[in-house]
Amino acid sequence: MKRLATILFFAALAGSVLAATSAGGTAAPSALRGTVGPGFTIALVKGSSTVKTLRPGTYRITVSDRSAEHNFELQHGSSVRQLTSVAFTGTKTVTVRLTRGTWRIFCAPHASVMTQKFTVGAATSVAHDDRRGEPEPGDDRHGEPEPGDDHGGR
Ligand SMILES: [Cu+2]
Repeated sequence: MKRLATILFFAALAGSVLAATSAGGTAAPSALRGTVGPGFTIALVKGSSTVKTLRPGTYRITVSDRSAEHNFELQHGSSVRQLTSVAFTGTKTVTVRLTRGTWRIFCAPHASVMTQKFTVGAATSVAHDDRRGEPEPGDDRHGEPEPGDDHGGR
């Protein structure tokens, strides 16, 4: 029976290696949700709260574009990435890498009213970095969601 025990031992070992490998490989990016339209509104949310600060990293943004008059773009400094076009309606998922700094999402034809800024990393604020995506401890004064925070739609 010694041989069987040896086989079992190696089988168990192989199993644990496989488990470790798959666990390491499935670190899924955090999910964010973007919406634009049908009115003059654009938003980037995480769970149920408007995104204001994020940790640097890879995120999967699912954009619901509900209007053929608006689009959804992501900007960091001078680099702009269009996630949905003006004509497009429907849902699209993109993976993005967010690095430290100030970012914004906006609708290109109506950028002055349809925009939302957020900060990745500590940046300039005295902030409590949000550790695991919990609601920010010191960021939000009253903890209420702020639907009309930015210069809202007309
Ligand atoms: Cu628009």
